[in-house]
Amino acid sequence: KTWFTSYHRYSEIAGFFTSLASSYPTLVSLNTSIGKSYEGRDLFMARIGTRTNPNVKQVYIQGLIHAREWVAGSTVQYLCYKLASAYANASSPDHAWAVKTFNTTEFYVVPVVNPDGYEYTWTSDRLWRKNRRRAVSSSTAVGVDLNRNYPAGWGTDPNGASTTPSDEDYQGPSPLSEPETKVVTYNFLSTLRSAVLAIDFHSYSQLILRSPGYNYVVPSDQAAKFKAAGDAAAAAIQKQSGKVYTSQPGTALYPATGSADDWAYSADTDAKVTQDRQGKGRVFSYTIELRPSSSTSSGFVLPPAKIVPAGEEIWAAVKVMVDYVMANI
Ligand code: 0X9
Ligand code: ZN
Repeated sequence: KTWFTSYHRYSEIAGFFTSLASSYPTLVSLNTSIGKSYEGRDLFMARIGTRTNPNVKQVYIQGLIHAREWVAGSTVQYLCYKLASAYANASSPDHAWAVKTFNTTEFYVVPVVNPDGYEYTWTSDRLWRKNRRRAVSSSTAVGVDLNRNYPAGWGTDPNGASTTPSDEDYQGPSPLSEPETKVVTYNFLSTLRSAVLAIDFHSYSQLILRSPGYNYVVPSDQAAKFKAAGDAAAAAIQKQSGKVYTSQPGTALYPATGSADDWAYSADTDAKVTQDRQGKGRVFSYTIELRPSSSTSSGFVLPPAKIVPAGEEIWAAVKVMVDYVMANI
């Protein structure tokens, strides 16, 4: 397996998932287009599960909403590879866990939420973050921060996002103004009726951030469980690799409005797009900021030699998070 020794372009990642689905046809299926990006690239989704239990609970994972956070992409690919190979190989140390887990759980994965921005980081600007749409005609600025564009407290806190199109955290002209956020939210609502856990992968700083990530209140019993699952993930990582990830509320980093994590939690009770999930209970929802820690200089440009170590520690984290959530819903 040389795949995890380097980062890959968007089209190669799409090919990786095509191969995964053909290598593990009874477990992995690929929807090659849940919708298109602004520049016309397909957003695709892998579904990983046995389809044997009608009451299955769903885990949602996404990556590369921020273009420059390449390790978010490699880690999501690594998790999918581990889920499939652990289930298929009786000799895997994770086989028993996988068999048990797939009796009750399936995984829905959108590996590249922002393909246009991601390709731009390969061709033009390694540190590009946003999508590639020029959102307002009165400005020449390109790009909306997709993680400020969801209908979850959008525009409710001047410190939570920017209204200036050239800013890195520009929220866009309106909630879901961007094709990419429209696609992933519509996809979630139409396919993830039984979601219990959602994880959005980012880098960097080594943080397990739980909703809420802007200023609203989660009921205390639920908040305690969200914390416990995050703490368990951090402990599992430290046991696996020795790396310290800090488990904390999303607001502790800084408030961010219109983010994917809070939307998945379904905090925005008045947004039309979330209405049909009201009363279904709250999803355990996290943003995980991957390697490196904030004290190192490489930042978003994590050496490819770290792809597997990062993947391994997050595999350990995801297993305990799934276990905790399934035992506490
Ligand atoms: O600011 C973000 O979107 C995330 N950090 S990053 O450096 N990858 O850009 C953190 C989002 C945390 N979630 C909320 N505060 N809702
Ligand atoms: Zn990010």
